[in-house]
Amino acid sequence: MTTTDREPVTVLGLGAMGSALAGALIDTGHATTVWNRTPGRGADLVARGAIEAQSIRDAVAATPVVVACLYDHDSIHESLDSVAADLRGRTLINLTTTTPQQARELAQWAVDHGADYLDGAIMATPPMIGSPAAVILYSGSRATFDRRRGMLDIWATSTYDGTDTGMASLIDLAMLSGMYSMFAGFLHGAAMVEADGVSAKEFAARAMPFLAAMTDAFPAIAETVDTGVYSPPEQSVQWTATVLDSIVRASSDQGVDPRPIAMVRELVRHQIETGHGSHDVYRIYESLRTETRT
Ligand code: FVH
Repeated sequence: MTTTDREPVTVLGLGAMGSALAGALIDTGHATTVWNRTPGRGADLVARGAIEAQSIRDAVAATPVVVACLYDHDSIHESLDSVAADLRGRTLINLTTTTPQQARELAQWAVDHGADYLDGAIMATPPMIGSPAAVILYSGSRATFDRRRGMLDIWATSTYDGTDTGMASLIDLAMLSGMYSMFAGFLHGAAMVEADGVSAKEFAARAMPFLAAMTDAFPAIAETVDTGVYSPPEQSVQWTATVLDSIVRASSDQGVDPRPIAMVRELVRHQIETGHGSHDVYRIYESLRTETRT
């Protein structure tokens, strides 16, 4: 593809991420139209060559491909509902974070209005956009993914997770669940040591290699939960409960709120209460995987 045959694209939403996406399109020669609910946020992009649409209707009408990178699911409908009919014959690529069900709802809504729809989940920060270290997960129409692949690869390494439109979002939110739990655990640990004068910076330097090494255990843990074989245990529920009791007590001794680790202890205690104390601690997965706890 040469610079001149690159497809014109509209980007809706000029927050940190929408601006990065639009900037990458401009840099690679796409005629780029931008729109933002609050006018004026596109000034830098206009200086780089973008066209700022004066209305959402003009923005949608401007190009065959419309990329939404807005705040949330509601903001997509708030922006596009009034111009839904104008989406007919166009491709809507949604990179706004939504739940899987919301992504499926949007796909149906777009198709009902005659548009192709592809859902995406960005696993990157704005400065990473345009580098292969950024990853964007896509799901939904395979034909749309294949057809727009050249453009998608400008932003990031693109992966396709199947025709279920909700899948990209599901994987995204599942990974973010792990990330936020880890961040809360890190901050809890930082607060514990800070009470005795260790800075968060010093703690980070100690915690980083340890926590990174711990991720090496993921495949073995995954094997345990995939097979559902929790005995003999590598680390038993009972043994882990003792460690967790110590962490919770030490946290309180430091005057630090123990809630992040107390939540884990609660999951482990439930295993003891239901007769699984001698099983592998990863059996907490069985409680997590259904809302009716086992
Ligand atoms: N930034 C990041 O690191 C993450 C990486 C992973 C994926 N996310 C998701 O990307 C979506 C946009 O994120 P963002 O960083 O660009 O977000 P903001 O800088 O807060 O900009 C939000 C834009 O949304 C517009 N907006 C908000 N509410 C509405 C509405 N009701 N109707 C129309 N537009 C709306 C807002 O416009 P304005 O406030 O300037 O008028 C911004 O353009 C997001 O889903 C992340 O989860 C980014």
